[in-house]
Order: sequence, then C-alpha cells, then structure tokens
Amino acid sequence: MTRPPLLDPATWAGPLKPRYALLINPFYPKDPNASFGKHMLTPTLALTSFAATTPEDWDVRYWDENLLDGRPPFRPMPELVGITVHLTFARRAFELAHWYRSRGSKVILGGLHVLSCPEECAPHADALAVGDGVQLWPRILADVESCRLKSKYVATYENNYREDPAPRRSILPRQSFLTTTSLIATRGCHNRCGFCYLATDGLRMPYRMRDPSQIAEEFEADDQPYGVFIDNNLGSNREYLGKLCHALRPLNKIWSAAVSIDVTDDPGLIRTMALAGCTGVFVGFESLTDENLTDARKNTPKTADYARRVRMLH
Ligand code: B12
Ligand code: SF4
Repeated sequence: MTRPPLLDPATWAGPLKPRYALLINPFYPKDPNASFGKHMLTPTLALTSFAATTPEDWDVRYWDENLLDGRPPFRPMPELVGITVHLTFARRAFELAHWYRSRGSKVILGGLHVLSCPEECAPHADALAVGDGVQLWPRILADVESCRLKSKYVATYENNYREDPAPRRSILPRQSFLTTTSLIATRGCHNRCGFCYLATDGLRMPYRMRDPSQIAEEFEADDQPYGVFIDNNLGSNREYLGKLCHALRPLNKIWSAAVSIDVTDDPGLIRTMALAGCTGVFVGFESLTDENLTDARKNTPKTADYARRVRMLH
C-alpha cells in the first residue's frame, strides 16, 4: 500500500492500437487505516467527467492504480494515455508517462497540478490539458487523429456548466467502490478561505451550478442507493441547495456532501436536506480558535457556537 506497482523497463509492449485511450489515476501511498478506505468509498470524477466527451469510434478504458489491482494495462498498447496529476502523486504520474511515451503512446497530462505548475509537468507530456478537460478532450482526440497534437491546450471554467454531459460512470469497475455515484452539482465556492486551493493566485473558478434535475437524473441512472457529492461546498448557495433537495427527495436515496457549518444558519434547510436523504455532512472546522480562523481568512460562525450547530445537524 505504500509502494507503487513496478513498471518494468524490460517489458515488451506490442504495437499501438489506434483510437484507444487509456485513462489513469496514479498511485499514491496509503495509510491502511485512513486513505485506502476513503479511496474506495467513491471514485474521483477527474477522468469520468471528460471521458463522457469521447467520440464513439474511440475505445476508452479506465485504470485506477489505487484500487491495488496492479499496474495499468499495456496489451494492447494505447495510442493515447490520459493521466490526472495532483501534487501528491505527480512523481508517479511522470513515471507512468515516461513508460508509455518510450513505447510510442502519446501522453496527455491534466488535473490540478498541471493547472498550478504547468512548467513542471510539460517535459513529461506530449501535451498538457490546462483547465477543464470536458472542453479539451474532444479537441485533443481530433488533433491526435489528424496528427496535429499541440503541446498545450487551455480551457477556463467560465462556460455554462449545465451543458456538460453526465460523467461516463460506465467505465468504472463497479465492484471496487462502495458507490460509483460520485456527484458534482456546483463548481467553486463563495468563500475564499486562505488555505483553500480556490484561493490560489491566478485561479479563476466562477461559481457555477448544474440544474437540480440533471443531478437527480444522474443519481437515478447510476442505480446505486447511496451517492456522494464531491462539491467543494454544496451549501455555498443555500437557495440552490434547497432546490436540489426538492429534486432529490422523490428518489428515495441517501447521500452525503461537504458543506460549511454556516448552513446551520437556516434550520429549515437542514430539515429539507434530511428529508431529501442527506445522512451525513463533511465539515472542515479547521480550528477551534476564532483568532486562527480569522487569520486563515475563514468566513465562519464563532467557534463557541459550533457544538450547538453540530447538535442541529445530528
Ligand atoms: C474525491 C476527492 C478525494 C478522494 C479521492 C477518491 C478517489 N477514489 O480518487 C479522497 C478522499 C481519497 C481524497 C483524498 C485527498 N484529497 Co481530495 N478531493 C476530492 C474532491 C472532493 C473531488 C475530486 C474530483 O472528482 N473533482 C472533480 C473533477 C471533475 O475535477 P478535477 O479533478 O479538477 O478534473 C477536471 C480538470 O482538472 C481536468 N482534468 C483532470 N485530470 C485530467 C486528465 C486529463 C488527461 C485531462 C485531459 C483533463 C484532466 O478535467 C476535469 C474536468 O474539468 C476534490 C475537491 C473537488 N471538488 O475537486 C478534493 C481535493 C482534490 N483533495 C484535496 C486534498 C488536499 C486531498 C488530501 C491531500 C487530503 C488529506 N490531507 O489527506 C488527500 C490526498 C489524496 C492524494 N494523495 O491525492 C484538495 C487538493 C488541493 C490541491 N491544491 O491539490 C481538493 C481540491 C479539496 C480542496 N478543496 O482543497 N480526495
Ligand atoms: S468554504 Fe471550503 S470550499 Fe469554500 S473556500 Fe473555504 S475551504 Fe474552500
């Protein structure tokens, strides 16, 4: 759990299979009592979100090294490899990129670390996807097909989020996760806490919402009893959260989400959430000292009121 699977430099790889894209979530070291369990709770949407834009004449396969089923596949060899990169697993992402590139695949790197440190990632990729993969992936595939791949593709997050297709969850290994229904309804957050990646200099992440009916349809379609919202803060716009709850309630499913503790300003909303199937919230208190919170630019109620607010959630 602490070492990635071996990428044997001597391994022979066959010819490339055209129009076959392999998407990889690279390995990061696990604490058996913490991150391994969390990883298998629910899949990231980093790869499935843009996989949904893959044209029909391309094969797409998903490989998450953190499910501990070994190294990513290479027979047949993919024409294209897409790897998501976070700081915590950047080194592994670069090793994978090197292994596939030296055997002829084109490698595209994308994700948060590519967005924040493109210069560091560039030498390891044939092309960088900086920003929203949903807009970039079809352009990249079209350029690969016409042998005109550029070294860098850039997309902002200023588009209409309602027009994104639903993530392609069918490529996930369904038995490997507690639930495959990771959901995302909103982008961004109205706060800008000093420690949050949303406060990174130069990052523009406008607050965007999908239609509550789109989320309810996705939840229903994935046919799982439990869903996990991976929004940064599902409570950022309370009016929207109320509307979302109304759309979710008829599904008779349960779900959990990250919210900031100020959602408890509105006890009626907490009741609406519970009636819509919310069984758990994930709240970052960060500190029990008001001074520290002010210092971290966290917009939050006073800590002396935390216990009352948590009781309300219970
Ligand atoms: C789910 C999740 C987890 C899960 C992962 C589960 C799993 N099975 O993978 C668990 C619980 C394990 C986890 C753990 C941690 N996480 Co986490 N996690 C998330 C969360 C909530 C969702 C990720 C996601 O699906 N995002 C939605 C997708 C669509 O967005 P995206 O990844 O940016 O992808 C888009 C683009 O970047 C691009 N793209 C991405 N990859 C690629 C690749 C290619 C080829 C292309 C073309 C495009 C592309 O296209 C996508 C669509 O636009 C995010 C918060 C968030 N809402 O993003 C935090 C987040 C990523 N985690 C964070 C952190 C800090 C951690 C931990 C370090 C926490 C800790 N202290 O232990 C650990 C570290 C794990 C690790 N080693 O990486 C931070 C990262 C901050 C940063 N600057 O890097 C985030 C942003 C939360 C936050 N608000 O601070 N996490
Ligand atoms: S409330 Fe959460 S998501 Fe919003 S800026 Fe603060 S830490 Fe980031």
